[in-house]
Amino acid sequence: MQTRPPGSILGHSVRRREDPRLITGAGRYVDDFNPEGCLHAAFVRSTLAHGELGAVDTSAAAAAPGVVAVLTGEDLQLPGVIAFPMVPPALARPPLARERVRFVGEPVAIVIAESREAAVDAAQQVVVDLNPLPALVDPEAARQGRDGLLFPKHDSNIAGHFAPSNETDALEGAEVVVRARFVNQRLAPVPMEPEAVLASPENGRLTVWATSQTPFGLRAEIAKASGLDEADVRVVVPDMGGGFGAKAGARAEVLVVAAAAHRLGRPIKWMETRSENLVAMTHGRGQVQEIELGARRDGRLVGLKARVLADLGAYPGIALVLPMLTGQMSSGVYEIPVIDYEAHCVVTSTTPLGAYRGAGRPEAAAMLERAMDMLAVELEMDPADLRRRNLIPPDRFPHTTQGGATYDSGEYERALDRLLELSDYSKLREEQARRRTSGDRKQLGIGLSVYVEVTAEGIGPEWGGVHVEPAGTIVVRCGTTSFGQGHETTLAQIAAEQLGVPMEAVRVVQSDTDAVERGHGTVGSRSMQHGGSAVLEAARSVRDKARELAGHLLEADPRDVVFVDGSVGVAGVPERALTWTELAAAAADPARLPEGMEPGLKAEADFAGSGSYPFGAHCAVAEVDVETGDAKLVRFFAVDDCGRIINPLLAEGQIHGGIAQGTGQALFEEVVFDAEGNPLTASLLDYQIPTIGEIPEVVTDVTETPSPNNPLGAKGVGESGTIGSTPAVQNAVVDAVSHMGVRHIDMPLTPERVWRAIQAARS
Ligand code: MCN
Repeated sequence: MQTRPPGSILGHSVRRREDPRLITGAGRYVDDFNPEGCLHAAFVRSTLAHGELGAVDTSAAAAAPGVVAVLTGEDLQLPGVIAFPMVPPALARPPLARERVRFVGEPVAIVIAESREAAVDAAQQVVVDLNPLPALVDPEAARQGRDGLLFPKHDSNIAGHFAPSNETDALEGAEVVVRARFVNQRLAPVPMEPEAVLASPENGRLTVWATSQTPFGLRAEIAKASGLDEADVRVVVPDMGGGFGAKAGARAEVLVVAAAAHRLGRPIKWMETRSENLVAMTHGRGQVQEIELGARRDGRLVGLKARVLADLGAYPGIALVLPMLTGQMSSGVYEIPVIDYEAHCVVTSTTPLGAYRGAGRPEAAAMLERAMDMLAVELEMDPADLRRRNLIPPDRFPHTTQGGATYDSGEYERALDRLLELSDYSKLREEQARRRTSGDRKQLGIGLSVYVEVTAEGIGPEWGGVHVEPAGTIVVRCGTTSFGQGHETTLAQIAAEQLGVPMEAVRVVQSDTDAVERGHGTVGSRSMQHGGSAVLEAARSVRDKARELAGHLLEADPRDVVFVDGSVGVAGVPERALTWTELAAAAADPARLPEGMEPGLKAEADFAGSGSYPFGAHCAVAEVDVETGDAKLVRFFAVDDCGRIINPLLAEGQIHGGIAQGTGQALFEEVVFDAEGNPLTASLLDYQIPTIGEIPEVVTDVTETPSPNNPLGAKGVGESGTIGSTPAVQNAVVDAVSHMGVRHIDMPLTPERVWRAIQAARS
């Protein structure tokens, strides 16, 4: 791994400070908070995908033992939620269903009782009168409006349309064109900790412990739903078991629990079950992609035409704009002279879709990288050579693509070269040829993907503050929220490096709207670039002030002041130094300050640099049993570039997790509904996520191409592994059987699908 020069703690593999707490069971999650007199909630949910909602009879449930209240949408009258600014108002979501239900699992009523068991039992006794309407499950049928409208006040099921971006014929001059239809299947995020909330009213204020990636955004929604001022709502996110994008924004159930607690004046807790989580937390991906990729015989790309149909599920939110990101990133790492991209976003009577690790970018990478492999087969070229021929060269940055993205920096060929070396690519190809010649039952497949993605773009500024408290403790505050990424460690590293103190001297405060000024939260792999840069700038200001003050106190020129080993002193005169505690005490005493200096050692910053474009090259090696169709991932190699790395250990951890998740999409995972819109994957017996048994050794390396868009030079890494790995694994499995005539197999590449593809090719 490339790191910074010795002397800087940045670029060093510091172990996560949060781990001792988490692995010894000392972490505190929402369910660990139990205020006195806490009530428990359970939801009554729609059993129909689409229907008119008639009377909801709550009388039996209300009379059940231990029940305190049963509330429906009519009782609570919460305002409809527009989960993303571009969502047409007619498609707003009532947090509890009103008039219609639009997916199986949609909450219809909340039962609040003295115990969780009592609430769950009583929920069974609520009688919901539903008049069935045709289910809208297939996005294409929904687009055509064949089965009617999901929202009668919106004149079609199309909630968004990104019109063709180019009038030029994208395929003009192409000597070879590959055409394909890819299904980028719907996935469930499956965070280890499902949704959890505890809302507790006290002295006119509401404190909400939640599992949220965006506490400030959640606070705003809770305030709106509960009719409170934002200042009267406090959101605290304690330790949190993952989110993967689906815990950004506000879940309907969370708003209902908060509003109910405010109304009843008592604390209420709701812990989601795994099955509820699988049907009611937003899903991700869900695109059908029709693609045409044209090239000349020598492999030079001439154009890409893509038509995307995106399933938004029942209530559109951020999923409405993700296909736009897919379009922006459809150029990938290549120079493609013409891109003609169009997307339709439709509502269906299924679980709503939202952000899921990568959110819009994995769909682009999967589309393009699969098509590149198909083109390589068509041209009888090695997929690595075809890719290399089309890579954007390093001297073209910043580079604006036909998709409309402006890439900050990149060295794609370096990453590809390193990958081929790391994986011993030519040896792998030799082994593949050997197995093909011998007709081995287990054929080897080698799948490449060279990807680029976008992080931190268009999300707004992030806040960071650094305070040297009078006792000398250095407190870092940041508006981002860690839920597995290790910000307690990395943000501390950034401040420690600026102030020349050991990490132990720094305490990180996050995820509490009372303790932090403001924040946009942790989404789009932005925390290091935006949050980290805000902390860096605040720390620099504190350092500048400390330098002035120390110069004054030590009667030295501030330019001679140095920050070493936790003290602030004069260069070359070790005995003339102050501890941070001494400096903080002096800073608090107006009599000891130089003229005009404000008391205190404290600074804050809002950082809002443009986004950055991490990239990398992945190689998956798969073995496919051609008799059974069973595909196994046997090796994985990844070279990733997230600009300047703050902590290689943590960045690598993010890549590992991402690769496991990307492999899950390629091989195992798919959310399935039947024709009536009933979820068929409502438990982890039916929805398969990979375990450690399915993930082989992952060999990683990095390149470091700094981003010019933030002072850390950092790009995001939280989603990259997911983006690069899915097409690599899919390509590997198809590659294993391509010599048998198999051209493409949609994900997930289950044994049955692979077996059927082999049979179809054989016949
Ligand atoms: N890092 C680094 N150097 C960089 C960039 C990042 O060392 N140049 C390291 C840092 O240690 C940082 C971590 O990587 O703590 C992630 O930083 P960053 O890429 O800025 O991403 P965020 O912290 O904003 O995390 C968000 C991202 C997203 S969007 C999803 S979804 C996601 C993910 O992170 N979900 C996760 N990683 C996850 N990891 C866990 N364990 N659980 C989830 O739900």
